[in-house]
This record gives sequence, C-alpha cells and structure tokens, in this order.
Amino acid sequence: MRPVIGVGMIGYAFMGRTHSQAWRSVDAFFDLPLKPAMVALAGRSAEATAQAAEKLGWAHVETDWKHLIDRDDVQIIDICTPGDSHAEIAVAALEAGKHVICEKPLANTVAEAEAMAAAARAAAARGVRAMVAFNYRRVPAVALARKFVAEGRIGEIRHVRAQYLQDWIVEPEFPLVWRLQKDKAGSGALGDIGAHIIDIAQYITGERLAGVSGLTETFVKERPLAAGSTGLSAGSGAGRGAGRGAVTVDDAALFIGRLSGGGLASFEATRFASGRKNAMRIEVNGSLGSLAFDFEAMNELWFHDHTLDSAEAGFRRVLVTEPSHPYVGAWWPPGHGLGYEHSFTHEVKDFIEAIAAGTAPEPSFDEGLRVQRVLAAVEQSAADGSRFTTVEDS
Ligand code: SOE
Repeated sequence: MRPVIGVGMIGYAFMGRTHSQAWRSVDAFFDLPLKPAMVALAGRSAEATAQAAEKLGWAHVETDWKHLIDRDDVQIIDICTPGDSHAEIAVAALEAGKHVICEKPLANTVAEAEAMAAAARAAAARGVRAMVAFNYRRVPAVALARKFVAEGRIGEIRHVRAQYLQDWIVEPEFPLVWRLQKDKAGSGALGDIGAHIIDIAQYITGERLAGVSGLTETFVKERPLAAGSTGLSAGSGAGRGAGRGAVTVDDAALFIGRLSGGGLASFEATRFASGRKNAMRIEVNGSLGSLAFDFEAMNELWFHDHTLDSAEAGFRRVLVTEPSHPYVGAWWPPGHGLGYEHSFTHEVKDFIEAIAAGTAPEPSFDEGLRVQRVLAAVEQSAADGSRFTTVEDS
C-alpha cells in the first residue's frame, strides 16, 4: 500500500475544475509514489462549495481556507483563487508545513511574489515544497521543444517570437468579470496570458529575459458589471448585472525583450485577436535550427534542421503522440492525441513525484517571482515610455 497524500483545494471555477480533473485522473494513468486523496474543497458559500465538491469529487467542504490548512488529513494546498488572495494563503500554508501548488501568475505584485518566494525558500529547508502552476510547460510538445534545445539541436538562440491570442472580450458588452479588475487580477492580458508565454519562452530556451520594452492598451474602457460570474464567454455563464464599471487592466500587451544569451525576443498577449481562441504560439530560431508550436494544434511541434542540405531542409511536423515523447506513454496509442486538461494532470504528477523524492519542483516560486518581475518591468516601460527596462535579478 502506498502512503496517501491529502489534497485541499481553494476555488472551484475554471481553474478549480481543471485542477480537480487532474487530481481525479492522475493516479489512474501514472505510477505514483504517493496516492493523492481529494480531501476537501474550500469556498466562501457553503451551498455552492458543497455542490461543486460533489460534482468535482472532493470528500469534504470548508468555508474558510484557514480551516483547510488546519486539517491534519491535508498535506497539499492547491490555490485556484484569483491573484489577490494567493500571497496570504500560500504564505500561511507554507508556514503551517503544507506543500503548495499555486495558480499563475504567482501574485498580483512583485512585493507579494517576493514574500511568497521567501516563504517557499524557508519551507524548502523543512522539506516543504512549492510550485507555481504554469501548466503549458507540461504540454508534451512544449516539453519536447525544451528537450531539443537542451540537446543542442537548435544551437545558439537568436530569436523567440511568442504570442498568446484570445478573443473572449472583443464584444464591448462582455461583462466586467474579475479578470478585468486590477484589484483582483493584478493586470489583464499581460499577467493572465502574457505570463504563460514569458514562462514557456524561458523554459524552452533555458534563458532569462534580461530586459524589456512594452506597450499596453485598454480598448474598451467601461463594461457592464458582471452578475457574479467568472466565465470566459457568454455561453459559460458570464451574465450582466445592473450598471457599468471601469476596466482597470490592459486588454493587450506587446513587448520586446533581450534574452540572457543575447538573443532577441518579441511577445504579444491579447484578448482582442478576433477568431483566435487560445492561440499560444512560440517560435524559436537558433543557429542550427528552429522550432514552432501553436496550442491550437497542441499535439504538433514543427522542427527545422538547418544543418541539412537546403535542398531537403524545411519545417517538418513532429506528431507528439509517441510513447517516447514526454508524458505521452501514460496515455493513448500513437496518433490519438491529448488535450488542454492533460497539462494539469502532468503538473500534479510532477508535483507529487517531487514531494516524494524530496526534490524542488519546477517552476519554483522563485521562477514565478522572476516572471512577476518581467510583468512589472513591462508595465513600467509601458507607463513611462522608457525604451528599455532592465529586469532586476532576484
Ligand atoms: C483566461 O485568459 C485563461 O483561462 C487563462 O487564465 C489561463 O491561464 C489560460 O490557460 C487560458 O485562458
């Protein structure tokens, strides 16, 4: 019998549902050293949380996250709340000796992220682990791209070209959900989806963004108030309430950056790319070859080997469904493909394995802090029009 590790989760909206799916499925597909138990779900409304717990597979309900942390049968705290509560919950949980997995971006401000990273460092000395949930690292094609770079097949990195394109708020009457409010979300497209492309750019290349120069814009400055909804589309329950309110975050953010290895990078994060639903794309050009990925075709990685004779070289599609590809062997036969939700399952698999092995899971809170510093540097550059804002070292 394997030891059981109890999980307590806070929040049950979009991210809470993806994480629940991950905790429910991970032990059925991977051979884990510890067996996760979905012990309790925390949310403010007893009735709504109980309904969510029943549907998503959580055994108990708490209406105060502090009580979740107090439970002896919970060893992992999974934070799926908006960014304004990440720091308080994560620091309390780490100090109480609970392992923490926290949704991205790590926090709403650099100061909060610093406090979280400091708490994680102190906890690590006691064998307590913390990880920030940048799930796209765990898409097999993205993990394969990193492997190609690490093996030297791309050579020296000259360019990264990254985009994260969505269109769920193109409609000006789409309501003012929490993702459009600075006090809850910290920033808009920049922190919500720009954070993902910063993370995967650094992850794939193994380099850091050393400095940035950015532009941000809020195209629709006022929207109908939301009727208690968190949905990303009208169909997902994003209802309108009475009255209107100001949009306090960016709708789109564009920035360029310099990589620590000397390469040049460009980034575009927008919720106004009509027709693009979740087009998280990255292209890396190196001295020996190039890689290209688009989440809307997430089982494919495009690879150009520049060492081949130009008469036969060119981008070719690698279908990332072979058992030898990262994570894929646990799932379906070649060609059957994986989806969005699998990235979360892979994330909790890696987290459980790191806890059992006593190693530091990645991305760490320090890496989350690093992304937070890039976000802050982009905002600063966009606000003061400075040409190049250096990203401070941790
Ligand atoms: C909304 O923009 C969102 O759900 C992000 O918050 C997620 O991180 C991303 O995976 C999909 O889009």
